[in-house]
Amino acid sequence: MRIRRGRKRLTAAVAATLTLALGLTLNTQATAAPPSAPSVTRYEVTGVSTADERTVLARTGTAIDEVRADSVVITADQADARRLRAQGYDLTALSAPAERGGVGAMAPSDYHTYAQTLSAVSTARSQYPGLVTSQVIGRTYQGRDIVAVKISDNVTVDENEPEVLFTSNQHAREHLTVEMALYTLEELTTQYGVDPEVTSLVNAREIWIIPSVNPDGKVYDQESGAFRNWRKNRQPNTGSAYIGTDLNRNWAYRWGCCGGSSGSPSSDTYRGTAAESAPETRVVANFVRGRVIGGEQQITAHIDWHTYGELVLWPYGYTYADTATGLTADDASTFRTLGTAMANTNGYTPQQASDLYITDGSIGDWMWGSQKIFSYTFEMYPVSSSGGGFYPPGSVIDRETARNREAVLTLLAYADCVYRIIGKQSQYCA
Ligand code: 0X9
Ligand code: CA
Ligand code: CA
Ligand code: ZN
Repeated sequence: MRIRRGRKRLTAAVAATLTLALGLTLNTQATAAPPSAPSVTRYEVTGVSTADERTVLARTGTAIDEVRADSVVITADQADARRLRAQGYDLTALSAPAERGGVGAMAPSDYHTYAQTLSAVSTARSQYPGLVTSQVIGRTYQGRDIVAVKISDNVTVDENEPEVLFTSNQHAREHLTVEMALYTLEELTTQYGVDPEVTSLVNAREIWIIPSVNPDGKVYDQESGAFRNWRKNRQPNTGSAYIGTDLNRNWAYRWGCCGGSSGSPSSDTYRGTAAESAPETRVVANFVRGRVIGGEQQITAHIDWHTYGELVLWPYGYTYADTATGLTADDASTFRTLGTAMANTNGYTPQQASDLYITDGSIGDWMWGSQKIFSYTFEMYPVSSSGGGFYPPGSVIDRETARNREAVLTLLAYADCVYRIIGKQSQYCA
């Protein structure tokens, strides 16, 4: 039996009932439409061409969905749009967002629900007990399990092998990233003993996959019957009617330092009340800190999957500088060389994260700045909103996950000594 392609195409109502029947959703509000949900529109903002101009726009608390040559695409409610226009921005509404029924749009049932994601993990465990295990590493704000899957030979033993981490779905609406996690799980198991490259990498590495860092957000976005364009987690904010923290602005390295996040709970890039104030960020950070054994971080390399834009990004995101505290010229050159090598396999654009716009408190800066893990952020398909934005049709899943096969294997291959990609293994990994 396949792990992934057996997914059921359920109606949202049936999916919600199934979720309830499985006892995984304790909060019925998670599946009820909020009475006060503001309706959002996708806008093109013209005259925004440089990283600096994008950072200035992002600093207003707007999440930038897409970067074009001389403009960006954002999603905003009426109040945001009014505010931005008052500040002099030129907004043009874009027609028929895919998530509201545009031709070829994703249906909520095209993608694994969170319950189906956990089922796929269970299936893999029972089919490949020697290769796959999983553990609950903590719980979300609403009490859902955050699960880490481990893949290796002798999987129940903590061997002395370089460890590699893949995280998905920090942002609720980026459902394709959960499919990427399940694709990786399927490929590394079904091809073990079949494909020699997969076999030797599974033997020589310990691979961790967290298929959803933000299950509450995923359920909220997917399981009401229509997509909600939700980005953040579902944690309430004291003194505000607005819900949620942007998990990718909540990490504990230079948190809130540099105008790359918002202090306002209404913003889509709200950074939270403190670093790791979101339970989901804290759970994943604690898991990663737990991989320090004998004073040595076992995880050497990491990909955090996002959509969309077809980009391979590396630290730092908080500064435009190529080198900075804790990031030497050799580190920067290693990041760039491996990032470019991976981008050559999938056709994405490789660049330093801040080339897009400044962020602070993002996962990659923490993974490198605090843990010295070579951390990449991949923005998956599509390259632009015409491919469906955050909600591409389910028919692209197989192609767009398999597209990253070689990039994943390349990261795994270099995880024993990432500096090897610039020929400096004797200096750094002796
Ligand atoms: O803004 C983000 O968190 C990521 N993009 S997304 O559209 N998936 O939300 C990109 C983060 C990369 N880091 C920087 N641009 N500094
Ligand atoms: Ca092993
Ligand atoms: Ca180990
Ligand atoms: Zn994202």
